[in-house]
Amino acid sequence: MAAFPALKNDLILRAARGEETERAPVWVMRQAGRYLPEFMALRAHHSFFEICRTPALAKELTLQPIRRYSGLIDAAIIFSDILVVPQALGMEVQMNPGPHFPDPLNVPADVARLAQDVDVDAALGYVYEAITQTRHALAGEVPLIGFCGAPWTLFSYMIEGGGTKTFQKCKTWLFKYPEESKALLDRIADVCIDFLVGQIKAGAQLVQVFDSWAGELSPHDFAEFSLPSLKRISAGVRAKLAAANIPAVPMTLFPKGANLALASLAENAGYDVIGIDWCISPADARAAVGDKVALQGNMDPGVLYGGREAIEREVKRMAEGFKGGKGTKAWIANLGHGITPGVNPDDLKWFFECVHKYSASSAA
Ligand code: 1CP
Repeated sequence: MAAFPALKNDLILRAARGEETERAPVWVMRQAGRYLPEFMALRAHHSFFEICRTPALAKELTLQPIRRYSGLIDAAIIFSDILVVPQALGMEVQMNPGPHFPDPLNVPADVARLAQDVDVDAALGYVYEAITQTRHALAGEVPLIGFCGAPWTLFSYMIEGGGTKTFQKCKTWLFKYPEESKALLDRIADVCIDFLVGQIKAGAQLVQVFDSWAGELSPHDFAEFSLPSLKRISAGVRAKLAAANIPAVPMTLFPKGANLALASLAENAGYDVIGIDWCISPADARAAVGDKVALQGNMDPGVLYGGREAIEREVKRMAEGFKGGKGTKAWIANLGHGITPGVNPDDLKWFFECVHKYSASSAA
């Protein structure tokens, strides 16, 4: 592996390992995004997937929030999308403006259209190259996060053909073709395993699995359909890294909306960090997971529309909830989902400043 510049800020890696930190590390999901004028300026000249496939452009977008919030932000996340995995499986994905698959998987027989024996490293090598370039450009300022989508979330896009409110087509699969559904979920998981291992080899220092639609499943169906593929990924990544003599990196799972599953996820899903949304209080989440995992989250992104007073009040409440009277331990501050367009970038800066203030070990 290439030698990278020495890391100057390892706060998020220490918190992810469950350690107590002098303050909570902080970053936000979708931090390189449409709320930033510098993102819109670059995006005006390039299509979304052109940026993903051009390492120099993906690097530039990854660095934008790091430059703007230098000294306040504790991690970068590589600019890419969860839908590059369906592309690697041979599916066409357009972004206009949301994701659109012209030929979704309508029935199990359509799985035959997917690429056989995907060479993930060849198909997604451009992401690895972006990661390696970004690691060098970061010059050790903060760690770099790699990611992929969870099989259930990717399955839903591949079958629905885009975003959905009803989940009609993918639920038809789950309940009419459960065995075929599980086989497809496993197949997606196997691509995710190689993809995460490749990102780690290329320089990712922590990886996150986004199960954005986990909360669309009942607790029973989450355990039946999503959890096995999430475990397959954590176990598969760890085994492949060990076999290649590559040190493990912390793994985060963001099972949005699956708050009823927190205790069992902490117990045996195989992740170091669990990301939570804002529909559970920090205290209840900590009670559910005990000290088995670090927690990441969880302010409602909508609070960022409420102005400085609201942001300060809610960060203080969040920090107190995660601290539970003790020091800041095993907590990575974040929003409970991605930052939304229309947020004033200065208000996000204030969010970071408030996290620094209220999560410090010395904070009252
Ligand atoms: O026009 C544009 O520029 C498109 C906006 C955009 C951006 C900035 C999309 C389309 N994807 C991204 C980048 C992206 N997507 C990142 C980059 C790193 C970061 O800064 O965080 C990441 C981590 C993602 C992950 C992603 N893509 C998720 C999981 C996280 C989440 O928010 O739930 C999902 C569900 C997607 C699908 C997707 N891609 C883009 C959009 C608009 C969507 C969601 C559409 C929908 O509602 O179904």
